Amino acid sequence: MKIFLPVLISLCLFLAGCGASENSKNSDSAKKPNVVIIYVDDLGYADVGAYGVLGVPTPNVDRLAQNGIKFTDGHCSAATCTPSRYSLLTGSYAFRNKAQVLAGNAPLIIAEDTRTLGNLFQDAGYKTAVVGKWHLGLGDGNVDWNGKIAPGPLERGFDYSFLIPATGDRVPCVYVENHTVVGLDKNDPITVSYDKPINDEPTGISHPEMLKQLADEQHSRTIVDSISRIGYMTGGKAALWKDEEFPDVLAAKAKQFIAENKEDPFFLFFSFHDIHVPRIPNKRFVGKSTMGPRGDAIFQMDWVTGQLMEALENHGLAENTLVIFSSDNGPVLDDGYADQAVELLGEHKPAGPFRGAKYSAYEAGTRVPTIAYWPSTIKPGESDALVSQIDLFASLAKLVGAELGSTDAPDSYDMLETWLGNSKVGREYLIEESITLSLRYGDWKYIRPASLSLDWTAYKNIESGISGSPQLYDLQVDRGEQNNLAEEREAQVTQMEKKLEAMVTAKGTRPGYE
Ligand code: NG6
Ligand code: CA
Repeated sequence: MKIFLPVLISLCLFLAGCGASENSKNSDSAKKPNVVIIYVDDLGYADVGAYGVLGVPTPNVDRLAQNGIKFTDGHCSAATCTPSRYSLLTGSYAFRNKAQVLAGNAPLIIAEDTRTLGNLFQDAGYKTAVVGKWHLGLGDGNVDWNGKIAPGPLERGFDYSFLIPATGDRVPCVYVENHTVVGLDKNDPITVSYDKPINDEPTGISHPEMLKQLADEQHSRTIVDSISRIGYMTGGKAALWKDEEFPDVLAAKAKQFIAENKEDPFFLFFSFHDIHVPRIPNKRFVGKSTMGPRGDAIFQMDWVTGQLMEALENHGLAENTLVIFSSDNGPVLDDGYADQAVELLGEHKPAGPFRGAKYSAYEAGTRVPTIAYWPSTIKPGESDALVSQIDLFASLAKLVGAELGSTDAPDSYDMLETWLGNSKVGREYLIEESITLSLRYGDWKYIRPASLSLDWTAYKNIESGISGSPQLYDLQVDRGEQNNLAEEREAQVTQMEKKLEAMVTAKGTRPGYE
């Protein structure tokens, strides 16, 4: 007995241990919340009702804001799409990867050894999907639209993808599902070029009479669905998308993913085309706003948001799903198409009280509607904490109990308690990326001087915030960035420039990052 007792005890402990780990695994996975990121394109700070929009109802988004946390100082990481998306998915400032707005045939810019939000969730036992706009590149530099399109989301942590490959205004105008173009007729192969016309097919310049909306020179290349685009493409006629169908096609794919994974924890990155140009809302939504296509696109976006929420509710998943609603950059009115966004704006101010727009170094470039909604866990409220999408990586890692590797998410802070509304503590420092870099330090905002020759936004009627001299604003008393204090607070300018430079040259800024 003396000999057997230790063996018996060990055996008991072993069996008990097995049982415990089995049980905790089951109960953990039963409790794991789903996570849905609803990412709108070019939605300005005040472009939804909860943040002040005029001229269009947005009841579905407002419901999220009223029953969740509405952030008033929430940021995407950059004033354009590709860099913001890069940061959202990798927890890294995009300047570390020189990420810029990409052409439609650009290679994937997320390196193979970079861990993405998709990887993070997969490792935590989630099913993962991205539905909608991608704009992070596909392939390795010579993408074959007629064959296997890889690497892409499936090679970077997503189990399923259904994509608008770049933007609505760029070729190729086809959906890519997992590795292939949807509905492609192999006898009508796709060719894409960003340098020169492929043949003499009509363009917006040669055949303006074919267009539903006139466009600027840049957007006047190949015509697809009576809209001229950036870039040239031929072939793939059977696969070409119809802009008006985006809301239904994308909502259906997202709903299908939710339905198929209702038993498992899942992560869905739902990435809108709305309200980017070309704004061609479905006929059902035309005239739903007083602001023409841009306002109607907001209405359409709100409707799709409602569809996603309804799907979660119908499957009994809404209570245990964390929904983050936000945008990839600030608002723009005229972004290349004559859709009367300027003429029909009325009294609405897309950026609310903030200065600037999409592309701008001023606050409106990156300060966007930001809502966290999770009925079982988040108490409704408002938070003025400085938060950034760049922190979702480390914060969601915390949520699902995942460890960050030493080279993961170099700039992402665990701010979960703030995102859930349990804390009002925001970031101390945050870099805002645009043509230049800005640094937030609490309510202070420093904009680094840049060469004026870089400022290509003037013709868009946008205040870029670009200046050859430093700018310093105190947002606490001057949220509209009107009163530049740089000259009278020289020492502070020097200090903030030094801090910014240190953050830029560091490999990462996350506490503990190596
Ligand atoms: C710009 C396009 C603009 C838009 C933007 C990307 C021109 C003149 N303008 O280059 O229309 O497509 O890229 O927008 O070509 S974003 O939201 O994806 O960053
Ligand atoms: Ca955008």
